[in-house]
Amino acid sequence: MASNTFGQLFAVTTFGESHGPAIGCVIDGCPPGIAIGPADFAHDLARRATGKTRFTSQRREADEVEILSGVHEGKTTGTPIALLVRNTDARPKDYDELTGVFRPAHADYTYWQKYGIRDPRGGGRASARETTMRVAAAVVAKQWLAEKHGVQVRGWLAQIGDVVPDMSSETAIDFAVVENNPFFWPVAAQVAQLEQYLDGVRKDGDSVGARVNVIATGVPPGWGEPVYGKLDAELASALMSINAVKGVEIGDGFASVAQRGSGHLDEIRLDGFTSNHAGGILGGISSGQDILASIALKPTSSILRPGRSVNLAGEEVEVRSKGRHDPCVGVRAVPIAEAMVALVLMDQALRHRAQCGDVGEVKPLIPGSAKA
Ligand code: EPS
Repeated sequence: MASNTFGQLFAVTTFGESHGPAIGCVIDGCPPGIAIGPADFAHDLARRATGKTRFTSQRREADEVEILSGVHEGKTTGTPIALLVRNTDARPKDYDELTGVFRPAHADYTYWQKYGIRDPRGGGRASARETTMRVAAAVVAKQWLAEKHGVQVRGWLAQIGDVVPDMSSETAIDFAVVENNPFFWPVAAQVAQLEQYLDGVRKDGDSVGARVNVIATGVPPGWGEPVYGKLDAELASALMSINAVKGVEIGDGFASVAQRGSGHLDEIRLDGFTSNHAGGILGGISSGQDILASIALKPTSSILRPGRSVNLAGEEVEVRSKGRHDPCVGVRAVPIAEAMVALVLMDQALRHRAQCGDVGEVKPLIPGSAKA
């Protein structure tokens, strides 16, 4: 299968299926000298994992990262980094009855049409299980971005169904709150309401969509390659490659449609930009402002309610999902979206350094913009 590699200079190839023996990735092009060990993966992998609360799939994977190559005495060596995560709680039998049918709203039908063969166990390669390795690879990227440039990439849930964060008494996103509830939700006072809401969705045998926002702070001006490697274009592509993502916005995104130029103008003053409608990217290149991205995730396609479809014999059938599924895939997408943003930024940073490393600091440098 082609297109399993992502990035040019920090190139990540993932492999594996949801109910196969293992999933993994190879990172090629990683700079040497980054301090990394198996324990460094635990935090972000746990944030993404299933089975941690009743609001996610109840599959309980160990999600332990084995470093097979590319790291010696706790430091990256510049050679390919191979990471492996064994599937410890696969239950392919759940899918025996579904082998000959195309689950509606899944990749079953399209994989079948494309390849004429498919792994029916869970989503196979199309399963969100694969995103484990994106998050693992991004742990290395996040580490380098933070160390070399002070870049932080963080996400939060910005909507579940029709519930939005009530920011009326907040001035900014408080990441201590985001990290302290099962929904990555920025308003602690609404968590009980969300629990009730998602319990209701689950009891209905249904699922619900979500919006995830990501902010990257500390990105210096200059990252992004016009015209076909624009930073926003690569972010959109990377974020859209996450399972269930149906929309991507950068900055004001689709709200820009209803704006006037005068309202969207991010004016430049010597002491900073006056606003950030652009989401930190101008002409496909980072401006030094915060990078703002937002994604829309469809409701989980595997629901307990029956859905109509067809089978391999060409008959119309009713399909009922078994397996262990998330009432809202958007919740676990927060660390995945952060990961894709970090991977794009790492790759673009290395590409910027390769071509423009000799340019040095260019004046005027607007405050808030770290030196590239
Ligand atoms: C997924 C379906 C479920 C989830 C899985 C993603 O798996 P299963 O087919 O085993 O019931 O549990 O998520 C993970 C295992 C994971 O690690 O993210 C899907 O169809 O995308």
